[in-house]
Amino acid sequence: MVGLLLAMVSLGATVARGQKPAVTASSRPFRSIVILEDHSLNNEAVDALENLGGRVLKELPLVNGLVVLLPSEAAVPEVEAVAGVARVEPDIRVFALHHRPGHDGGPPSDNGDTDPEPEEEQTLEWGVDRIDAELAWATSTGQGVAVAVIDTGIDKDHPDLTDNLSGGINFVAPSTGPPWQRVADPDNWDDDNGHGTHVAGIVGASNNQIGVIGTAPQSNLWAVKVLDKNGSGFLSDVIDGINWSVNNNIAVINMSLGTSSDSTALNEAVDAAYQAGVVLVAAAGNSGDGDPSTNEVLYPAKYDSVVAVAATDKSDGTPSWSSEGEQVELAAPGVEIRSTWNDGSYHTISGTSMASPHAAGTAALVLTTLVGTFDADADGSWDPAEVRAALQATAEDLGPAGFDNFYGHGLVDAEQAVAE
Ligand SMILES: [Ca+2]
Ligand SMILES: [Ca+2]
Ligand SMILES: [Ca+2]
Ligand SMILES: [Ca+2]
Repeated sequence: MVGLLLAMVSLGATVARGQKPAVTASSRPFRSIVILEDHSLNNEAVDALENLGGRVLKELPLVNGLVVLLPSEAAVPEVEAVAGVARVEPDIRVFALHHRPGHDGGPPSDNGDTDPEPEEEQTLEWGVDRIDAELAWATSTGQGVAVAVIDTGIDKDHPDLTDNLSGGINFVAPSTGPPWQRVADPDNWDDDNGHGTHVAGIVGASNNQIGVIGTAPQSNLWAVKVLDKNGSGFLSDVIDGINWSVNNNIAVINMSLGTSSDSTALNEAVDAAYQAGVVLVAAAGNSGDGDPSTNEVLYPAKYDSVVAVAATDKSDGTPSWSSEGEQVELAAPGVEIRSTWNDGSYHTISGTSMASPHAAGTAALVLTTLVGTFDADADGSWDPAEVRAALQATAEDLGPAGFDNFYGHGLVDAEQAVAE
């Protein structure tokens, strides 16, 4: 008690002496996305940004933008007045969307909810079974379809993933040193969280003798690391991951991540990828309140060019935390899903994060039936709208008859989708 009192007195004395000026929101460095008007990088605009104290951290060619560290948020109006600058938005954080009771909408605080489960004989998990992926495999296993898991990375040496793991890229910069000197090591895409490895296993764990089987067990998995070890990342890194996917012949993007903040830059990035022929699938969010009249669908799932996926449980119900809204396009298993983890083991976790890869894996199954044999030269000569239409038309209607804000068009049906 005496110690606490002394600590309080000494803290008060420090403040009174004014040795630590109060840090306010407006005096903190402000990480921004600056969208330029021209399609070529404008040197005069860059000079003007630097004259205002801004530091250009990197370019975002997909949205004709720059990531700029401004001295403070108060500089935004001046930056917006620079010739050649179209607009400025904050480079916000986005989060992995596995469900943790009491933590929805905020940054994750741990790396997993359950103890590692020992490896055992291979099992067909309830989610993959419920969407009848195993009945689609006679027609399609997603062979050769490139699926980008834009997430926390993928465990580089997980025995249930190595057969299908094609490679990866990292966009997460180190967390120490001056921000303008932090450069991401592109090869550092190993998963330091677990979430991305779990998602990857739902898409494409191997059909072998061990562990689990993914929805598309011969798809090619690409680890696009944009979220850090806490499951949090910059919006600009997500945009970079989408850009990389477009440039590397990725057919399907899974984003089990989101934010409640609308971002024009993110909207433009997903639209550009969709125009380039990529099927984009994302978690609807874990912010549901059970009321279909209020909308909690997160971004990027909420954008028109992205398939928003809600979660279902073993009884075909939607958990109360699964976000509802008119943008929910499909539902897929997302409660108590067992999949691969980044320590080589298996974990059982929940979230729309787990629903999205069931749908993304099914999109990969449909793509092999649409396009035929996939090889490294597959160039996006299919229409992603066709894949979406097939998934919607074959979904199993649940809940209120027809389209509804809980299940969208219904539960993904892989068997019917590949037959379509
Ligand atoms: Ca089944
Ligand atoms: Ca397996
Ligand atoms: Ca609601
Ligand atoms: Ca329905």
